[in-house]
Amino acid sequence: MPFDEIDRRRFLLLAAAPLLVAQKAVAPRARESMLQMNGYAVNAETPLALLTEYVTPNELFFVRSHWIPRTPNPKKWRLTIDGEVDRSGDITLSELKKLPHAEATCVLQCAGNGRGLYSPPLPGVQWRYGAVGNSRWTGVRVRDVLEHAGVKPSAKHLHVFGSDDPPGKVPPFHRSVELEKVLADGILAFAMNGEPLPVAHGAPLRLIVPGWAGDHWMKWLVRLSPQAEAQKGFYMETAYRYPLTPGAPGVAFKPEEMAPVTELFVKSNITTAPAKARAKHACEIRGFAFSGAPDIAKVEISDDDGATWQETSLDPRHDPYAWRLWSHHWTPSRSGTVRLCARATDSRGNVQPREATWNQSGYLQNSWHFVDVEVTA
Ligand SMILES: Nc1nc2c(c(=O)[nH]1)N[C@H]1C(S)=C(S)[C@@H](COP(=O)(O)O)O[C@H]1N2
Ligand SMILES: [Mo]
Repeated sequence: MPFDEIDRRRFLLLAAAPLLVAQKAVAPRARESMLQMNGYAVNAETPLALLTEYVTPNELFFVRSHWIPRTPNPKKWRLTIDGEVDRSGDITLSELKKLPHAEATCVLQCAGNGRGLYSPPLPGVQWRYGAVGNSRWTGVRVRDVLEHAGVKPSAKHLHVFGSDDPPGKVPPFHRSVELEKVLADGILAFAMNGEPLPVAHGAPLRLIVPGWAGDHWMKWLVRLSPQAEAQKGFYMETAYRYPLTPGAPGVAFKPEEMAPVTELFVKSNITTAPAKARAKHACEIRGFAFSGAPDIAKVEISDDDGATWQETSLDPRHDPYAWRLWSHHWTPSRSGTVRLCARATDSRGNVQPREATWNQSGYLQNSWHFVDVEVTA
């Protein structure tokens, strides 16, 4: 059996487990609709047309794993805390759960979502639109856990380690996050949308970094270590960096000319539009919008390539760094192929650009999203 096939089977078993518990008739069908990107390890994006709910169901949530999860045995699992702390040691899941619970409903988007839309093309997972979702994460505050351990003032970066282990000489997915950000907003989550955190999404514990790209959201956490310096290694010094001044394709950058990818760029997608419509008859267009800023100020759509814009209605449901669903009654004024596009503006005034900035790793693609509607007279 080829290696990929073994991995795929193992994943299907793992992915099926929480579904069996939940016994939702819709769940197996939802999982079948996921668009698998490759066999090793497991990368699957959600079809855009299914991302219509405020809270993305667990079964539909995209999966991005660099390596096969080596799922910790929940009975033996411990979170080790060491580094620049007064009291290093291990904490069990039940001890952790005794701390005050914290909850955040927010967007998780892979930094590479939309990479497959860049031209010229880039190596890496060819994500289109669906490496994003909005979930309710429950756990404990990073701040509370670290206060327990007594973080020294010298600590500036939280080194985070998961239990996944790459083969051979492949570099491990070891990362660090600026301590200031995780002390302000970070959550160690053990539940997702009211269910135990699924294995594919990092059980028993993962890091939530609201507003920041998915590479910071370490899954299968086993160790936290506050340190003075950022973590070294391939996934800090080479991958997940964005050029300070993006250049033309083919231009190589030195590490100091790049900064880590952190906040998400403002972005909106159209999830629902009719393939066919009638001129002078209203139809409904829907979508979502999010940003690295805590809120979305407005979403507009255009049917004349951005010459004029119509403001959409924002759904009242909202949490900091969550997405906003939006809808609009659009009345086509003429027949023919009409190209619709959407653009979002966030609470800091950032406006989604017509063209995302091409960058060497294909991160944070946020171009206007165009959808064609055939309008008959
Ligand atoms: N331990 C570990 N954590 C990880 C990863 C990984 O490969 N290993 N992938 C990261 C990346 S790049 C993303 S986009 C998110 C994806 O989370 P999801 O699979 O729950 O959607 O997890 C992050 N956390
Ligand atoms: Mo990612």
